[in-house]
Amino acid sequence: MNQERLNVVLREMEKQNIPQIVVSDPASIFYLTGKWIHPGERMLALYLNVNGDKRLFINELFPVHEDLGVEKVIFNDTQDAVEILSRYVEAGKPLGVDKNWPARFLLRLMELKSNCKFVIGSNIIDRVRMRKDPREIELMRQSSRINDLAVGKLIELIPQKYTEKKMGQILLEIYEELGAEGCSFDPIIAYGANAADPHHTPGNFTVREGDCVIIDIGCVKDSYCSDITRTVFYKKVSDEAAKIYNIVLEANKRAIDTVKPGVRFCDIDAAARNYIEKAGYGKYFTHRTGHSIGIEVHELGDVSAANTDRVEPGMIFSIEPGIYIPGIVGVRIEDLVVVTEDGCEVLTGYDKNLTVIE
Ligand SMILES: [Mn+2]
Repeated sequence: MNQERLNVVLREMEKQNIPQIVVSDPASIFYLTGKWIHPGERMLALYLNVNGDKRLFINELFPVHEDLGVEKVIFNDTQDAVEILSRYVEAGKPLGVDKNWPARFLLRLMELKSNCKFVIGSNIIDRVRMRKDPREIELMRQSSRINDLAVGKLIELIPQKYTEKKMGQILLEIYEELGAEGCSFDPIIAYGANAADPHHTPGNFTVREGDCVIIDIGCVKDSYCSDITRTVFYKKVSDEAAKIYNIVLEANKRAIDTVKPGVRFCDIDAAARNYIEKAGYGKYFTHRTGHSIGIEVHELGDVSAANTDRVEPGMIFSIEPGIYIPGIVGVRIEDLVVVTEDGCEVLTGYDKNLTVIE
């Protein structure tokens, strides 16, 4: 167990008056133990109590041989895993459970521990995970560095006129060569009008003269995720598309300039959104400005109008405004930033000036 992180989690549990939690998210278990366990549909749970009690419940099919600094309770497929877990849960006390814990486990535990008050417990660890420590920040830098190289290689390949789908497949090889573990999400490669769909699935489309090309990709390196979006144009760019590009670019820069400790997430969103609205494209900026990122590509902490939380040093999130004109063009420019003591450091290094590929 990472004692430092565990202590912060236990303090946060006391602060939120949740004396015991069942952690089931493999990413949070990795965060605390340093070990990835992917149990599929089997139960995996790390029980934590502010009184110091802690146990890892794990199916014997996923043996952990090393000492993780936490007592293991092993069960097999013929046993009632939730019943075993329930024996260790303190009766009559609030119990926090993960936001994604399957109902088949949760409902059974609620039945067995009907005198416990069940609450969402994952906010505790998710909040702690928002503030990255120096080691994590360095891993995020490395992941972004690889991603910068990868996006550059893909942009160089645009004149080869591969389909969007093929570009996604080539990206996997690029990541492999660069030493990444894989993609942090399904890559988005979109040509022309396809780029107007922010979550376009790459298909059998090829690039045509005058198309915008959105490349939104991320890798996982040493368990930390990167995420970048660049939009370039093939052969030529219309005046309208160039205008839209520069509006998005300015919105991206204005949002980044806003980032410093104490500023609210919604203020960062507003910096980008107000600029795009004033330019007359407000209704075409259809999504939040960004999301937190770390061990998972989307973590707690939206950069959105609805999030009034204040940013703190160590937090890492994306700034990715976009303008999408259905049937015509889409532009999105995404960087990752880490909040520093007096501003932010941009983790993404790839050039973002208007580029026309020959
Ligand atoms: Mn993103």
